Amino acid sequence: MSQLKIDKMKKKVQNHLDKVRYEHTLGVMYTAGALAMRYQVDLEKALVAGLLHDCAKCLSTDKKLKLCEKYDLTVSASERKNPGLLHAKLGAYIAEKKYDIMDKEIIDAIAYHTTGRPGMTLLGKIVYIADYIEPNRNEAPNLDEVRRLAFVDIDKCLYVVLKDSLAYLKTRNEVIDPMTEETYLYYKEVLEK
Ligand code: DGI
Ligand code: FE
Ligand code: FE
Repeated sequence: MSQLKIDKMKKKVQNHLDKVRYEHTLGVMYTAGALAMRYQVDLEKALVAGLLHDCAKCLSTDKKLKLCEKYDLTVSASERKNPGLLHAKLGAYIAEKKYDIMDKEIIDAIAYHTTGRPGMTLLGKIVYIADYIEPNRNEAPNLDEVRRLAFVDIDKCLYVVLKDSLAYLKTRNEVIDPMTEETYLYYKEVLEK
């Protein structure tokens, strides 16, 4: 993919996001790029996945639900209660159909960037972590340490991010998606081995 193509993609993404979300998107794109350099993952794939990860984020709840129906995407019980979660699978669908992304690993990284999943690819981990640590983020606890860890030990970093995210959701009494919980338990075990 040429620079020209990424530039065109950026313009298109920008048209579908508000200013704050677009700034976040660029932060994720370049942070994913930096992590790709560190872990020898295809740089362009990381940039594209970062750029597109939230492409469905700014659709209204109603529109998200309607598009899932139109595109035959399953809406789980937890997604029904928390339609915000749908931007991940809807984003993956839109990346494939509207941005012509053929690479399954990129599509998968977008689809699971919110909950994670057991057995994520290195690209998937990179997008998940970049989403959490990009420079515009400032709310998570221990961000300095998590940012450092991302470039030192990606599985340990992933575990800390999953643990802190889950703890945060629980304090807020949010409905925990089964995939969020499953991912946390999976990487807890990976780390303990
Ligand atoms: O789209 P972003 O805000 O950049 O980040 P994201 O895709 O990780 O979405 C973050 C939001 O998703 C945040 O408000 C927490 C929420 N979230 C993640 N996992 C779960 C969840 N919300 C609920 N209710 N349950 C989950 O399992
Ligand atoms: Fe997101
Ligand atoms: Fe995001």
